[in-house]
Amino acid sequence: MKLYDFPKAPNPRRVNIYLAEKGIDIERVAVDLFKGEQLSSEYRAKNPACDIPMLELDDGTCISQIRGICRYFEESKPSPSLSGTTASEKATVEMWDHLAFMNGILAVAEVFRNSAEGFADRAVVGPHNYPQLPGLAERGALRLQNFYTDFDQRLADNDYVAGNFYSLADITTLVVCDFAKWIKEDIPANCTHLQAWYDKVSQRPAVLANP
Ligand SMILES: N[C@@H](CCC(=O)N[C@@H](CS)C(=O)NCC(=O)O)C(=O)O
Repeated sequence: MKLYDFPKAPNPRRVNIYLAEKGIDIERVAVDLFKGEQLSSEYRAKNPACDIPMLELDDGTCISQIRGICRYFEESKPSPSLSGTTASEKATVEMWDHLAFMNGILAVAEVFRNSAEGFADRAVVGPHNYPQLPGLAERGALRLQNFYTDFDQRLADNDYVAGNFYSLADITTLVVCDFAKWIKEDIPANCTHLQAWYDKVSQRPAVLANP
């Protein structure tokens, strides 16, 4: 089993923190995004979505998309659980993880990929090229501010993003806050609940081991 990885990038970091939390150590294959290796014909044959991370099982099955990869590990090594234990908890983790990805990771990516010089014609992750649109960078910045206030509100009443237990939804939310530093948009001063939660979860050994 191998994980195709590029630890400097935010989405692979989600899986690296997740695996560290679960105590799973697997072989890594480096795919250098700076060199465009995710678009090579060799990698594309395994993962037509041309993104990282990707898990290759011993029988050759290739699983991309973090929710798919984490699902594999939750099923094959349920403890410690990072996806909740009851039906209600599991659904709540999926809900908040998806919200953090859509409204957080994608908001920052919208700013970054539509403004960074090296991303001309690579404004969207995947096999197809798309031009940068400056208006989307502006919109992404607005979306990120709303992400911050929405998640601050959520954490006013909950210890963790999905409730009173730590989960994959916390990992994704933490990665949003760190990814936002790439565009110099730290957690706003008035988001005190989000900041207190961030200070707590960023001290977890699995997070410190995957900066
Ligand atoms: N929806 C994907 C997101 C993966 C993703 O966006 N990965 C980025 C790195 S953070 C990537 O592969 N980028 C390739 C590129 O920029 O062409 C998942 O859940 O795994």
